[in-house]
Amino acid sequence: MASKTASDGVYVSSGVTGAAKILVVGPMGVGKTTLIGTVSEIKPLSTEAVMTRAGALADTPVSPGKTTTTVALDFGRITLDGDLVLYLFGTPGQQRFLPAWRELARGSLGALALVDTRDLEASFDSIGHLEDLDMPFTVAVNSFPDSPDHGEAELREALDLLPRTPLVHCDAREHRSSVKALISLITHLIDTASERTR
Ligand SMILES: Nc1nc2c(ncn2[C@@H]2O[C@H](COP(=O)(O)OP(=O)(O)OP(=O)(O)O)[C@@H](O)[C@H]2O)c(=O)[nH]1
Ligand SMILES: [Mg+2]
Repeated sequence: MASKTASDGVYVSSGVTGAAKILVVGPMGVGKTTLIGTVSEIKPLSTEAVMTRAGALADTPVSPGKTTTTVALDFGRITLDGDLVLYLFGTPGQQRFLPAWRELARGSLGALALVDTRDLEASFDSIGHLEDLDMPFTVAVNSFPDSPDHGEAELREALDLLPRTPLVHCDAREHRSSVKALISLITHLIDTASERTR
């Protein structure tokens, strides 16, 4: 019987030589669950719950079409280049769950920080927490139809990014674009690791 491969979507491929835990962070409704669902080669684990009126009192308002929110975590897996497996952990976006994602951050090598340019301020907390944890990250701007078009310099200034922090654009609903954002992060992690060992 043929053995299962990563593309079968169940087992990690036998060619895999490395693994990394990666966080996907960002404010409510920015597209974290969507991105993990788009790229995952296994059926993603998601913990969606219907948003309630009680929650709406505490949480940042999001688009009226959004009816559910992540209440614990998202989990997915993707193998890059046949030899590096990424375990993706999506954090809940609500402000009140920020302490919980500090726990999820344990053992993570880096993070993809999703940003919605319609509300840049909403990303300050998650980016600030990554900086506090000294965790390398790539910023991925997830574009929505009514997103304002800011230039890169303007975005970097607004988000107060270090020059070495990569800034990419993605559409969390598209596989190719989301994988490109993850590859940018991995390249950054390799660069950061080699700088730190120098
Ligand atoms: N237009 C557009 N819509 C998107 C994109 N990414 C996500 N969406 C939609 O935006 C909504 C919110 O996406 P989610 O993936 O649930 O967002 P989240 O960051 O997981 O939200 P929380 O779990 O509540 O923090 C969904 O209805 C998606 O279909 C995108 O790149 N473009
Ligand atoms: Mg979610």
